[in-house]
Amino acid sequence: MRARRVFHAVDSHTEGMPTRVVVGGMGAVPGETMRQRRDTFVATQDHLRRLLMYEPRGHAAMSGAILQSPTRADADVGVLFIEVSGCLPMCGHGTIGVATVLVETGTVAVTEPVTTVRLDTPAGLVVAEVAVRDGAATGVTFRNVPSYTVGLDRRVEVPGVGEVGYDLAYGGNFFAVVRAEDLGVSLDRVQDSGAPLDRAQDLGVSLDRAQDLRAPLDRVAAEELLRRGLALMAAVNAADEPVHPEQPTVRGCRHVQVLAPGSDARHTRNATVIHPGWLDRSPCGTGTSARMAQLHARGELDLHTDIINESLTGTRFVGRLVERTEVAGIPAVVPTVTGRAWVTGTGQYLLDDDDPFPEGFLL
Ligand code: PYC
Repeated sequence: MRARRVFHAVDSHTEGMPTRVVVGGMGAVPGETMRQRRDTFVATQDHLRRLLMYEPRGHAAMSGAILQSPTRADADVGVLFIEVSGCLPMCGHGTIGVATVLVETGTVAVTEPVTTVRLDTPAGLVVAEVAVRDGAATGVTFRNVPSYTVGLDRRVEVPGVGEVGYDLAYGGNFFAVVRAEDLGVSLDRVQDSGAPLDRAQDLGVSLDRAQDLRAPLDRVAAEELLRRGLALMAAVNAADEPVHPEQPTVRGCRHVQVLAPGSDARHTRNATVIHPGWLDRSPCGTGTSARMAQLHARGELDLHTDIINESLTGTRFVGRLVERTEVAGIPAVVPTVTGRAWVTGTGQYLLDDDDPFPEGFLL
């Protein structure tokens, strides 16, 4: 077994969505702040993100986090969030995964019933409260970065779809929030995790877990959802690319939150379309935050009121707004998001000198 590089990771999933937490092998990424380190990583080490996220070590919907020493005295750990689409300023399901891994591996001092973990992220300080019972992390609530609405009732021409109305909000990433009927898609027929089942059924194979799946996959519906979501994303960026007023390198809409019919300020069901073409398996933490900022701007969600945000796989986050604030003079809110994560494995990911795919690949 030969290896030019070896990465140590603890794999987890947050309400269905993977977070590969890279705990060793990356070395220190230079920079005085996590924002600078994100820029440096993107400029000089993005091939390592592709190696760890793309096939054959990852897959087309892979996501992860790279642990670093913190750059600020009030944080325990520095985090770079990586996924197939790039290096994110902030990731909600990733935060829940990282906090769970830190507790369950004993990397931070663990206290019961609650352990507080302070993460230094490129988007700012994110504080996670981990509920711990008998050494196990049973739930995580994180206080996200200030979230705000960029615009309500915007309209844009989407090629192949027509004119589409949407709201644009920031919750650690920019989200176009659109109703499924406005995008001309149905979420009820989509169940991304059903793909292997459908194929197995085609082959006449019986899978016991089939009974657990909540709905059959309609691959055509999933592909149409992705196609239309990505077309809206491109149209939004072409019309008026959003830029964070305090962080100019945080720019562009790479996430579209499609709301199922009946979604409201108490209970939302969503499918999150992510660049370059995959669906979030979790309810999406930064998306839940953007959704709450949007509902608050519409006068539909007050502070200290719970909202359930449900994913395509039927898993849930609970969101709550806890404070009003501002971002460069723009009215903003501080969200908390609660969800659960489970450790799924530990691994060493190697790169052999002869490997024909030193940066992985995506089909
Ligand atoms: O949970 O914030 C999130 C997220 C972003 C992209 C995928 N998940």
